[in-house]
Amino acid sequence: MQNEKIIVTGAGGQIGQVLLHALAERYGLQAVIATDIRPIPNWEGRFVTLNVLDRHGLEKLVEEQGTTQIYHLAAILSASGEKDPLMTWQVNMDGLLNILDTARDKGIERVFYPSSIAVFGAGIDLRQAGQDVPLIPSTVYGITKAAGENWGYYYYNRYGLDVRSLRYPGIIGYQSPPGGGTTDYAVDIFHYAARREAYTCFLESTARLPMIYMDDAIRATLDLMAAPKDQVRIRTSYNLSGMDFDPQELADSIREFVPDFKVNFVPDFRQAIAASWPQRIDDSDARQDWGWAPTYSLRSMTKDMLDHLEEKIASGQPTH
Ligand code: AKB
Repeated sequence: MQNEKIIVTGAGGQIGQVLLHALAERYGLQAVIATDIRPIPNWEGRFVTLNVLDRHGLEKLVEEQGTTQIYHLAAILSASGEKDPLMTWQVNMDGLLNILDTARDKGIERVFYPSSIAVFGAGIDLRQAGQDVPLIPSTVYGITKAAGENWGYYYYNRYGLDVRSLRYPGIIGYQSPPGGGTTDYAVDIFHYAARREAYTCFLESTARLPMIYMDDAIRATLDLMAAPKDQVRIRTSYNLSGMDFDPQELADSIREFVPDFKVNFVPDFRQAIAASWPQRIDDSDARQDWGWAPTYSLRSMTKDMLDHLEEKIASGQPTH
């Protein structure tokens, strides 16, 4: 995997901002090209303004750079997506098809496509979603992710394009703000706790969802992309999970370190989205096929989040 040239789309998003640094550490700063529609904070490497709907701009960049891999992160998430379903369809689907066509036509070796627990919905046992259950999503974001998984499968089978994908649960990290998702509460709550302010949660106290700590999510992504081709058996998208909890359990976990922390529950439209998603997902295929294993528990994640955010606050850095 030497001499990689890696383009990351949507690199200014929650995952992108962290993934960029992990890729730079693994492959060298020169190997990584961040793209987004706006500049990215704290990124020393190469940045190119790119809208994923601009097929010509994408092709030109891929060609000029001798690109070998694309991590296609640009997308509108579950809560924001409901505000304009057709635009979400356009950005998420046309963006993906531009990436897949360009990757096929320009000989890209590997494409990463993030899917989500939002692909699950009606018709399954939400207490634990298996790998191969029917996908009947409740949000337009979920519809685009389920369709996108199938497009990846199609390009792999029809054109031999090496597309790899994970169904991310909610991702929790101190490094970057989440943007427009239903699981965002699980990041926001830490910022309030670190500032010793009360938090108003937009989900019900019992809304259990699968989650993962950012470090684990990044490691899973890099491990999947580095796995030998014959170990990547699932070509739609792998279930992935680190832990699961509800907002009350998260608040209780935070109270171990911030005893006076107060949380109110004022559910909004995002509660219905959360209620349509599974409470847990079974990621045993990822464990078996390419050795996935999370390292963070609810407690160790809580401690790490608070430690980092409190350190940022003490040194006067913005915590978003
Ligand atoms: C969202 O809440 O929309 C995302 C996701 C689970 O895909 N974090």
